[in-house]
Amino acid sequence: MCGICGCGEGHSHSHDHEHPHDHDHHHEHVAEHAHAPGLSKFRMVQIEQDILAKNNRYAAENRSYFGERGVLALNLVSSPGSGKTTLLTETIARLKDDLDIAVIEGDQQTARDAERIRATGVAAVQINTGKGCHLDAHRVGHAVESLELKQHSLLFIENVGNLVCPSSFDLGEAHKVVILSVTEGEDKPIKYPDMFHAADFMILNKTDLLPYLDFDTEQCIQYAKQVNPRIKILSLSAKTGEGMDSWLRWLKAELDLQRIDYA
Ligand SMILES: Nc1nc2c(ncn2[C@@H]2O[C@H](COP(=O)(O)OP(=O)(O)O)[C@@H](O)[C@H]2O)c(=O)[nH]1
Ligand SMILES: [Mg+2]
Repeated sequence: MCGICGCGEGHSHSHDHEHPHDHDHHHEHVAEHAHAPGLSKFRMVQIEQDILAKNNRYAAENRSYFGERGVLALNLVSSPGSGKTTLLTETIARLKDDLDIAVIEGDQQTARDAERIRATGVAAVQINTGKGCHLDAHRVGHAVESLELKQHSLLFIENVGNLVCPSSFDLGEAHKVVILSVTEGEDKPIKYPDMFHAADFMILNKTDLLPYLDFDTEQCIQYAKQVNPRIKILSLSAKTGEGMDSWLRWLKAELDLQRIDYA
């Protein structure tokens, strides 16, 4: 987790989207010290807990904002290149006439993915994390402010490509959706169990490539369920569209659940 690896906290973010809230950059301070020689293990654990507790407070704010508006927020996590943006552009093309959709894009650098999303006609905000390898709830909260989400809309948050750190950071989403492509090998769920444990849903993408690979789909599913028995798994090809219908049905069903007003 990031208090240990120093993967994001304390490095300069490129603030393409400066926000008005007070941001005390406490995490920058602690991460700097996380690398100090002789820092006790106890202190390191404390630093981790501080970072996550602070993130969780922002995540709770985001969650209640989404809840008040009946917004379904999904946090898409995966390694780089699994097909997150392709899945999003293909999903948007199929749903944008029926639903209000917005996207937050997380990458270390460039606005390429946000541009790919905007080309579909849907609003997108790019967050560049600089050296950081995950989105955090605070920055997502500010991106959300600028999106002016519609009531009962769908918000996709494409996280930075990384199967490790984003698993620890709640962004206020309803679900983490992990995307694994068949070119990555069937053992990723047991190699990166935190991510597959944190996700409620797994998309096995690029199934069009299966004829050319030794990928063992059954084994992959077994590994994912071993790590997380509750995980729901769908296989699809964002490229050919095979399997996309089930994904679209799941999205619509989840969005309907957001419309229920509990007493
Ligand atoms: N064959 C195949 N390629 C895909 C599929 N989905 C995405 N790709 C390709 O995988 C590469 C990475 O996709 P991208 O959407 O940028 O992945 P991201 O980094 O997770 O957002 C691109 O060259 C895509 O065209 C798929 O279902 N099948
Ligand atoms: Mg992408």
